Order: sequence, then C-alpha cells, then structure tokens
Amino acid sequence: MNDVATALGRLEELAIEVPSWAYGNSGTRFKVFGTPGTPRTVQEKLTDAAKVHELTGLAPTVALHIPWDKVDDYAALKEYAAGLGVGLGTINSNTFQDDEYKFGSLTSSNGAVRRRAIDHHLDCIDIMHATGSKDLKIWLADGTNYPGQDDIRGRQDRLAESLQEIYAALGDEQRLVLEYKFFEPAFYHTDVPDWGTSYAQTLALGEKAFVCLDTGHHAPGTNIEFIVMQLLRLGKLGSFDFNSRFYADDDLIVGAADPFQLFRIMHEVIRGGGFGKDSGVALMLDQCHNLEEKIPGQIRSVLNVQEMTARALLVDTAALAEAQRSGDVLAANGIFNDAFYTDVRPVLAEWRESRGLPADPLAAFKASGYQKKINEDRVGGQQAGWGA
Ligand code: PSV
Ligand code: MN
Repeated sequence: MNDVATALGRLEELAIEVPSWAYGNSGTRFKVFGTPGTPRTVQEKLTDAAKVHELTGLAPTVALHIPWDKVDDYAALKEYAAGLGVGLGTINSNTFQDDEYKFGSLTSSNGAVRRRAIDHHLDCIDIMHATGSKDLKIWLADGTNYPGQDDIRGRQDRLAESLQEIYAALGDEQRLVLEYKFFEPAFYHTDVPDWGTSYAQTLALGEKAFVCLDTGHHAPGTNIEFIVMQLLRLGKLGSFDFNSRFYADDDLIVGAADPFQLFRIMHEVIRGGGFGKDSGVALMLDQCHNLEEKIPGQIRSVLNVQEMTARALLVDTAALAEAQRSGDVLAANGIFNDAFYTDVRPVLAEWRESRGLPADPLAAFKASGYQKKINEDRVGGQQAGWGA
C-alpha cells in the first residue's frame, strides 16, 4: 500500500461544496417535517454551512439555488459569506417549479415559455458575476409521461438551441455544467437522461461546457465509476452532485448506502486527474436531510467523502499496474481492496488535530451548543425548505 503520510498529503487539496438547500427542511411527497433551528433566510443557511467548514476544514463554498436563495444584493451576500469564512459557489438554475414549465422549459415548443426559461439562465449568469461563482448548473425536469406525447427529436433540437444562447452569455471564466437524470419527474422519457446526452449537448456547445454527474441519477446496477472514467478521459467531467441511494434519487448522505462505490469513484477521479484544485472537477453535495439533523448530516457527509478519498489515495497504483499487466486477477483485486479496508479514521483525526481542527467534528458540534442556540434564536418567520 502507499505510504500513509504521502498519500494523505494530497488530502489538503480536497474541497467539497455544500448545497444551501441541505440546511432547509426537506421530505418526500408524503411529508416534510419541520425542525427547530431551521434557517429562515439564505444568510442563516450560510451561517450553518460555515459551521460545517469551521469544524471540518472541508467545505469552503456553498452552492445556491435560484430562486430559492434569491436576494436583492448578491455582492452583499458574497461579502456576508466571506465574513463567515465561506465563499459562494455554483449557481443552480430552476425551471422545474413554475406552472409555465409543465410541458418543458428549455425544450418547450412554446416560444414564450422557452424564452422565459432562457432568460432565467441569463439572470443566473448575472448573479454569478456578482457572487464570483464559476459554474452555472443546469438540471432540467423536462420530459414526457406517455409515448407520443411530444416529438422527442424536436425537443432535443430546441434544447441545443436554448443551451447555445445561454452558453454564449457566459463570461470567460464561467462554465456551464449540464446534469443528467434518468427519470423523475418525467416517467416515460427525460430530455437529458444520461451522460451520453449531456456529453453530446455539451460537446456541441464548446470547451466551457461540461457534464455534471449526480450519483443518484442512474438506473440501479449502473457502474458509475466507469462513467467517471469515461468523462475524465474525454475531458468533459465538470462536477459531481454527491449523495447516496438505495432505490432511486434518494438524496441520502453520500457514502451511507455504499461506501465501496464512493471509494471506487474517488479512485477513478484520482486516476483520471480529476482530483485537486486545478483539476476542473468540482465536488459538490446534493442531499436532503429528511430525518437526521441537517448540520451534523452535512458534517458526516463531508467526512465520508474525505475518508473514501483518503482510502483511494492509499491504493498502490504501481503494484496494481504490475498485477494488472501480469494478469494476476486476485492480486490486483487484493491491492484494490487492501486500500478500501484500511481504517483511516485514527489517522484522519490526527490530521485534523494537526491543523487546529477538532479530532471528532461531530462530537465538537454537539458540545458547541450551536444547535441549542439556533433552536432558541430562530423562532418565528418562515422556515426554509427544499423549494423555498
Ligand atoms: C434533481 O433531482 C437535482 O439533483 C438537481 O441537482 C436539482 O437542482 C436538485 O436535485 C435539487 O435538489
Ligand atoms: Mn443533483
């Protein structure tokens, strides 16, 4: 196995973006449970996110969702975040909650609807200039429920045209990342269902357009690390939305359902040059905490990513390559698994302490009294939720 100290040296480069919406209430179509201390404003969401970063050193930026996190003055919001020690990250557009978008947004055959959806993205780009955000993330709910309901080819052509107009408005340092998802809310066809469609659309746009891979957006059994490898190989992997799932788009804590999958993904990320600040691959969370407390849920999430990254950095790539070359199947598999089965928790606790961070961020959060304080302070007002 790789030398632990050398491998862990690279952990310094790990930065995970947290989603503002993870701090609001969320649930299912059956019930959204409210919880004490839930933020009422985007500023309160940022305060909670800053706590996660303060205790872990892993989450320096926060992704915003527009219009959920709409404010009058985005430059002021950027200042506010900086005062808390975090930055504003990816801007997520939203064309999935207005009545006008019932039959589609960027793919709509209704010119006025499509115009509105494009304009929303142009507004998002303006916001990015004020916040200093690099990435515009587009996920579309567009699709149909019944065969024959619409012309699926025409929709793809309109999508390409709409994206072109949005892409043309990007600044030099800005990027567009197109997220795919195989179904939901549409049940027959989805306009951006898979990495191939996202790849084809972003390839046609140009070098500032990339694919966003949400780990919960594939059919069960899909080999996600293969897609990671392929997109890195093609130079088109822009970002991840990390979460985990047992069934569909469960949005559970990353690494909770299948830590080995997260390890395999991080192995391919590192192998393919997708790890580190200059790699061009943004690691984000896209999760909801329906039952568990949100701030500890986010702390656990970033720690899970750190843990599996550390294990992936332990893979003895030279020995692995040699075993692969010599066709020693079991040796190769054993080298891979040796790294996965290494308990890095004690060494990560030391790593944190050496940086002035708490050895156990979850225990430190519990002991801090922060949750009690926000439970008492945040009374009245409208609690934020997924969708607000
Ligand atoms: C869609 O399911 C998605 O993954 C997109 O990233 C949305 O913006 C996000 O979830 C909202 O939670
Ligand atoms: Mn997502």
